[in-house]
Amino acid sequence: MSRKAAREEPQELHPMDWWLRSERMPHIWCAGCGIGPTLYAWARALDRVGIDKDKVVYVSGIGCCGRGSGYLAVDGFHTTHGRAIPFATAIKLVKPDLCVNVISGDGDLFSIGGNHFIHAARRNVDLLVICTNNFIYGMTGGQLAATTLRGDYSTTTPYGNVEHPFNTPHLADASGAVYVARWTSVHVKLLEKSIAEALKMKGFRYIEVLSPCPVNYGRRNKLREVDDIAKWFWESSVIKNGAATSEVQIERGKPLILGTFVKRERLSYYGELKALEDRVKGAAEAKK
Ligand SMILES: Cc1ncc(C[n+]2csc(CCOP(=O)(O)OP(=O)(O)O)c2C)c(N)n1
Ligand code: SF4
Repeated sequence: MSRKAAREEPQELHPMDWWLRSERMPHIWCAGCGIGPTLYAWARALDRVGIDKDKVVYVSGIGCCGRGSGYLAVDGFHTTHGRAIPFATAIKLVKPDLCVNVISGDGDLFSIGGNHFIHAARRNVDLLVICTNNFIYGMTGGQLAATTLRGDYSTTTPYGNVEHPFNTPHLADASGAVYVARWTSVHVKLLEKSIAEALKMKGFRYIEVLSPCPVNYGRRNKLREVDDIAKWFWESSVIKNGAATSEVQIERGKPLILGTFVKRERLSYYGELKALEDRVKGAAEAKK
């Protein structure tokens, strides 16, 4: 079915049917989960920028968010836990004309996969990385992650978490990312706009999306109702574009700082490799 036909039959089809593998529905996500709205914003941003669907690649690791790569009608790679970024790096280097996106969970990208994240940002690999940060390992039942807030309860911190979570925009910024933003899955229009902006840039672009997990995070943290986390996000968010990333750490009881924090220009890893290739070839020619 064409995109136009899909749009003209809203009663029967989801408005984003063009981007979905409808035959795989129903999806696995719980009511109130933030992963669906995040992917909706991503698909709308792809539409907005007008990227050819055949050029879009969606790489994910393992987890509830990781399942997304199987539901979207683009080339998808559901890779191993924590390793989405190395897979995506290889795809981008071998096929530089593709628009390579990594969309995965906080456990995947910052706990088991944290090392890959900082090095891809340092190298400025040409990827858009979106993290659905639900502060927990969702799929495996709610264990502590590197993003779990201090004092939070999880299956592995039954008396409260004593660790300090990563401030992921600051980590991305310090590692060299050229675009860094944070939104929530409730701020879906602003998220869409930010993703569209990031899609138009080159280099390592990072967007953190605070994402409700009512089932494995909310119910252990006095946010038991299906929309309690969404309400928390909506009521506590303050948009501060250009804020210093060192100032955007998330703490319970304090405002959640959202916005586009970093936009900078730096030659991408592929650009550096091409420039090196040209220099080596030039030197070889000069010797002849
Ligand atoms: C190497 C490896 N270790 C552990 C697991 C078990 N595992 C599957 S999903 C997951 C955590 C997922 O959490 P997150 O990445 O935050 O995604 P969410 O489910 O919250 O979307 C873990 C630990 C695994 N699949 N592979
Ligand atoms: S367990 Fe949490 S992250 Fe996983 S689908 Fe349910 S609400 Fe979403």
